[in-house]
Amino acid sequence: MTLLLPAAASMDLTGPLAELSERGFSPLGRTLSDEGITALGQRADAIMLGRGADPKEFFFQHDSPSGRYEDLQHGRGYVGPSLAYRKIEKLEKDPLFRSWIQNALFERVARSLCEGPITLYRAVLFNKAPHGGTELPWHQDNGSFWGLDRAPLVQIWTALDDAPIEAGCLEIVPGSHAGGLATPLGGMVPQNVAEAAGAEARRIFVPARAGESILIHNDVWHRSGVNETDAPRRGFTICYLRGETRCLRTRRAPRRFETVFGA
Ligand SMILES: O=C(O)CCC(=O)C(=O)O
Repeated sequence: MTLLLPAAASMDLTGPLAELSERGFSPLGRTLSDEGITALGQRADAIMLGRGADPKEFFFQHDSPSGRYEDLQHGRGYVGPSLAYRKIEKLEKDPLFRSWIQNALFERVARSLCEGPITLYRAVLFNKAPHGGTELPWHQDNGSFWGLDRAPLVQIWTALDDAPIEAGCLEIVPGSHAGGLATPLGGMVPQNVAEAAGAEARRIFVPARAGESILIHNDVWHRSGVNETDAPRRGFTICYLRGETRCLRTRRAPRRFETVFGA
């Protein structure tokens, strides 16, 4: 099966990479084929429903019943067949998702940003079930919370469904990556910091059609709301690292990041 659209494989990346650097994100347009949209969507659902895949292979977090981020239950993992998981991590273990992670366009993007091998930090599905989902507050995907000895390279987010504003598309504060980390810890941007920066007024919606991808700088402030539509809103995001990146976590054995694009 061909996941990457042939035209996307050879797209000129000059503009998108400049926009990524200036604004902290850049929509690439359509990248994933029709059959890829169907296949990855079906695979995502099969994984959530525990069909044909062992849930123990992946990390699951179910939506909170209220749709509030504060009400999420942590540490529960897979709680049975449901299409209302908020996120599924470790999707690199699935061969189909893995082939998307290693597609030739994303390799060109990563190689344009650094030399040498490229490894994977995470491959995550952010899912918002019809009339469901959980609000994801302003956050950055970097900081000591991420446990890395240097900044991640880039994230590439791909819509597996149409993601209009009403479905909880990505919202971004353009240029916010330029200010670095809001806190050394990274992750959530504290409410007082977001307010002081005028995040609400500066935010833009970044709707996407199924099969479109968006480059996202790890430091850019981004968030997403709940899904008010009758259709699911599934986004698959991949975070790539420079090959020399090391894990600084000490509580358990440090992670070894898998090479996805060799030297
Ligand atoms: O798809 C979403 O709602 C959130 C995506 C996100 O936060 C990310 O890709 O880092």
